[in-house]
Amino acid sequence: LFAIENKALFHSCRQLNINQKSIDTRNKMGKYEILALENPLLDIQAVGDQALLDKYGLKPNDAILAEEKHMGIYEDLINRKADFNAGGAAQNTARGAQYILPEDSVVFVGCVGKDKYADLLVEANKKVGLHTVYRVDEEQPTGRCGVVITGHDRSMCTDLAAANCYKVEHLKENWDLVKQAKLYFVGGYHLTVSVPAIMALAEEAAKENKIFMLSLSAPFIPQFFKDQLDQTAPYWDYVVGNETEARSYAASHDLNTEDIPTIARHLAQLPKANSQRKRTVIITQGTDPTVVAVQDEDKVHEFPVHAIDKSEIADTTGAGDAFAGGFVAGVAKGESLKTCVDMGQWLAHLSIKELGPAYPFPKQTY
Ligand code: 26A
Repeated sequence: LFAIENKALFHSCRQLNINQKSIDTRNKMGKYEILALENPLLDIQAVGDQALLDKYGLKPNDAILAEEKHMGIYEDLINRKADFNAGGAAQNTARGAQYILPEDSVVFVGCVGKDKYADLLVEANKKVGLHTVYRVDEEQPTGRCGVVITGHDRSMCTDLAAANCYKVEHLKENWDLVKQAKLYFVGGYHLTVSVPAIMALAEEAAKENKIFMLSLSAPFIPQFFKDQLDQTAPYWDYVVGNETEARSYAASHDLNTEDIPTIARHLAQLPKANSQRKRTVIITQGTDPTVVAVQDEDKVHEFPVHAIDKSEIADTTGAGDAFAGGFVAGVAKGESLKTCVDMGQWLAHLSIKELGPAYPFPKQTY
């Protein structure tokens, strides 16, 4: 009898593995108000030096897509005693929003490989209660982001691998999630992967008067993915970025200005698909004030950042993602603009005290 049972077990496990096209950690009773989409990545982060940057032709402060010539960097970072952290900008944001919100509020979708790295991401998400609905690619490994720290700078080099295999069909397979959510958060980095998936969410938001929020992610997005970004612009209810991303947008769109309030106001006034919601543009500037422009409002708001003692700063990787996480949580709770910005700054502050894009435990409450 044992032998038969074992054999049956063996076959069912094997079956499971063969059919494991997705990982779904959802609690069936959950409400999942927020759906976030982007690239699930494992961050391989270590302190580097100019020689390492030069070896791969990297700028000290940047985010790029890895080419063939960059592939050795992950090994080099591991040899420098790298930390392995759950990353992926919007996944960091989703973890941040879930950190603040009640259980089962946020679900994150993207594509990973069938490997230990994927397990590590699922675990990091579980720790804050973020649920994961991953597509599992059969061939590609989970994506990696090499993070080279030199002083206050960080250079990020991403090999998307499985993350690049996410398709609109995968989103359609989970359309129940889309229907259930009231707010969609899309990382702009995903514009390099699946514009159709992003557009499906954008159009659904406009049709159902739900909230569509996009991050600008990195200067290379407005620069090299300008058309893709512009396609999503009419759907932005909220768009969030930092000063360098905003200036990159201004340059690629010939705005002839580097002034952040002017750029923010320009973005707020771009044509909009859903006229039932005014667009809000949020531009962070490190320790300088956060700039917010609202469609049809003359006044551009500036919210000073609470001072952070230098001794409290452990690692700023993911600070912007954390800001977006706190902000999104505020929007989901229906808080005022001022409170949403404050929640963003609060969460960014907490994340800066941690190594990698992580949040402190025991959980702090806003
Ligand atoms: C497509 N690219 C380049 C990327 C990324 C990315 N997340 C998604 N797609 N490049 C860097 N990151 C993430 O940014 C975080 C810091 O803001 C890193 O994984 C890191 O956790």
